[in-house]
Amino acid sequence: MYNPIKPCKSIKNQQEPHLQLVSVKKAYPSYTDYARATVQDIFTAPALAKAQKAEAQTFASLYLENKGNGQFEARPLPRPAQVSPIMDMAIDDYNGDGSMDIIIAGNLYGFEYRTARADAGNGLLMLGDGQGHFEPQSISESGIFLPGDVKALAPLQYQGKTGLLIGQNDGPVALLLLKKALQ
Ligand SMILES: [Ca+2]
Repeated sequence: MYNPIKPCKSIKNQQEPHLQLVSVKKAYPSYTDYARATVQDIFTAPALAKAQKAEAQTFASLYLENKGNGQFEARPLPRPAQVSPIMDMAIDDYNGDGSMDIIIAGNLYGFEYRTARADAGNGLLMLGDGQGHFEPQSISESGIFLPGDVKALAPLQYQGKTGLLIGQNDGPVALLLLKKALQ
């Protein structure tokens, strides 16, 4: 899953440790003092030394090309694919040009109550050129519109047509049928 939202500078998120750690709340009774404190001010050196650390190089959703020998080349997917977490994708040659294409869908509603849900995704068809580049198609071009808390895409054949079964959290299952190869 990818969450493209950059680290938020809002007062609300900066308050989170202040609200959840009693020791921090006691040490910094005023928001002014807390806002001016650094991480090293708030936590002791031994505590920071024992803390689990994670590091991210990017928050973008990527296309990874296997170059062999354990080497991968990473390319960010186009901007329209970065607006919301991707929960699933379906890969096929949807326009019949011999190159594989991608349909993505997602969103994420399950944040804690003070954080707005990530719901900007409407599903997206990206046409591949066979060289690792993907061209996003608008809703009117593709006919694909998959809003909601989508969690899974399952390709299937239905009455001789290529279809996509769409599963979403707390919502109905939908069936999308490809009417014809897109040109
Ligand atoms: Ca194609």
